[in-house]
Amino acid sequence: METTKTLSDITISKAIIESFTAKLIEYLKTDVAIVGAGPAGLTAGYYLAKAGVKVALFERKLSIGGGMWGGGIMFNEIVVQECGKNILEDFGVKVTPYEDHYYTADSINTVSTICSKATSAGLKVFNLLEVEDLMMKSGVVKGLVINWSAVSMAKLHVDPISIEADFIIDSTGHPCEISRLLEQKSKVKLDTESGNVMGEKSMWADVGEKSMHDNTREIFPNVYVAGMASNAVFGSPRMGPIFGGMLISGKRVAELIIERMK
Ligand code: 48F
Repeated sequence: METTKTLSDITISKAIIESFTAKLIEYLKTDVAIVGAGPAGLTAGYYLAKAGVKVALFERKLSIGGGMWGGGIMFNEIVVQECGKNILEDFGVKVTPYEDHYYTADSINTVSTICSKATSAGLKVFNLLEVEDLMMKSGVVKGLVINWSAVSMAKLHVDPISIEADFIIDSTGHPCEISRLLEQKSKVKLDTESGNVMGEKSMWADVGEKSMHDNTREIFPNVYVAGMASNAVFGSPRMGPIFGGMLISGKRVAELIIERMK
């Protein structure tokens, strides 16, 4: 029988504190900071990390995966079209043909595979941390302001810390929180038709999915929108439990930023 050393409770605690602190300090300055770990943010993180970009992702919740776990109405299957299928296969997710141009995938297998591939590629995920503000200097976005989600949940008055980033991705889903922060706190003009967040329109899967590619772009210098946040910012419809657009959008925003960094 293997002889085991006596475990030290204090060494276990110290190991966690030191390794997490080292990770956070390393990412106080990053090339790209992603806000929101839904399918769009995770896909963006995967393609950026795979290209060698230093990228951190901040997620308010304990779990990452956003709205993908629950499929549609808690039936844990998602639907993708051809373009989404290709990205899922790139990740190694098992995709099942349904009818012409429609495919299904188990949402648990999909989220866990994307998470695994993205973090193994080098994406650093900081969960339980929420982005409550942006770091703005003379009208230029310089990074994020983060705090533990537990602080806002408990309504505590505790000051946050800052993260410096060259590029920011708002992949916060329907509430498009980063874009709204920009509009409401900094009163800047966004690169939309109205100059503001135009607001998501009611469900129309076909138009919602098709508009997401073009809506995935820079809305203010160095700030990009991806996933449902991009349709909310540009006033396009929601699309429900079809996820191809989220994956395409995550990949596209990564490509746009990689191109900018050249
Ligand atoms: O909502 P979410 O999954 O966004 P997405 O990647 O995908 C949308 C789909 O899930 C679905 C849909 C499909 O047709 O419409 O809704 O665009 O993930 C967004 C994540 O961002 C987190 C939030 O907890 C969620 O996990 N989030 C939102 N605001 C913040 C945040 C914030 N201020 N700080 C940190 N995380």
